[in-house]
Amino acid sequence: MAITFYCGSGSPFAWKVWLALEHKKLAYDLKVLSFDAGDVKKPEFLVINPRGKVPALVDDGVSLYESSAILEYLEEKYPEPSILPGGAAARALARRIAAESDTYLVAALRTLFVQTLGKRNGDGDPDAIAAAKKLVAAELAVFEVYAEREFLAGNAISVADFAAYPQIALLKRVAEKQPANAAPIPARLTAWSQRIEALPYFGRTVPPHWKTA
Ligand SMILES: N[C@@H](CCC(=O)N[C@@H](CS)C(=O)NCC(=O)O)C(=O)O
Repeated sequence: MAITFYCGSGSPFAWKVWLALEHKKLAYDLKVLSFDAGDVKKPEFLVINPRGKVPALVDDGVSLYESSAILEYLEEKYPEPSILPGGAAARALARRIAAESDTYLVAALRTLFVQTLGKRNGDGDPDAIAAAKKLVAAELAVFEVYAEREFLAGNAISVADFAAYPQIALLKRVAEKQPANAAPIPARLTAWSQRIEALPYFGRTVPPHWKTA
């Protein structure tokens, strides 16, 4: 039975799962839920994720949510091609960087995204944006060290890249939509993001509404 994958356009956590599904060449039925229409809070979706958030995934009658748990499930059930390196230490490194992305990178970016992408008229609070840019710069400096490697956790793509890339892509979107409010992305992270964007399946995972607006 095919996998049903529930995402929301522009959700970085959903994008993380989407990249993993594509990397593993899995067949899936894509359901793009609308945040504006309240799809994630509708009773039929709350049966799948009572928290009313994407991503969620149903595979063979198994309902899952929380992006990191979904990636672990996919890796266990469909091990090849892998999204974790071999060996305990290397696997821990990949999981650690993914967790750092989900916690520290996400937290550092939150205010900047709310004040920019969250303000469709570009009327974010300049002081909040200036403070947010400092937080972002400090966190990006940490990830810039990881980007010395070809991929964040080594020479193969992993959960670390799938977790961090959508966050950096949203930051690139700030630069595109509101250049004056963007936090600069350091050189190695920029080059790493371009390696992700060069993946053969990357285009299929780009948030649908980004293709038109
Ligand atoms: N920890 C969750 C975060 C999921 C999450 O925050 N999803 C957001 C979109 S990025 C969502 O669905 N928000 C809708 C809402 O809260 O109403 C994960 O990793 O899957």
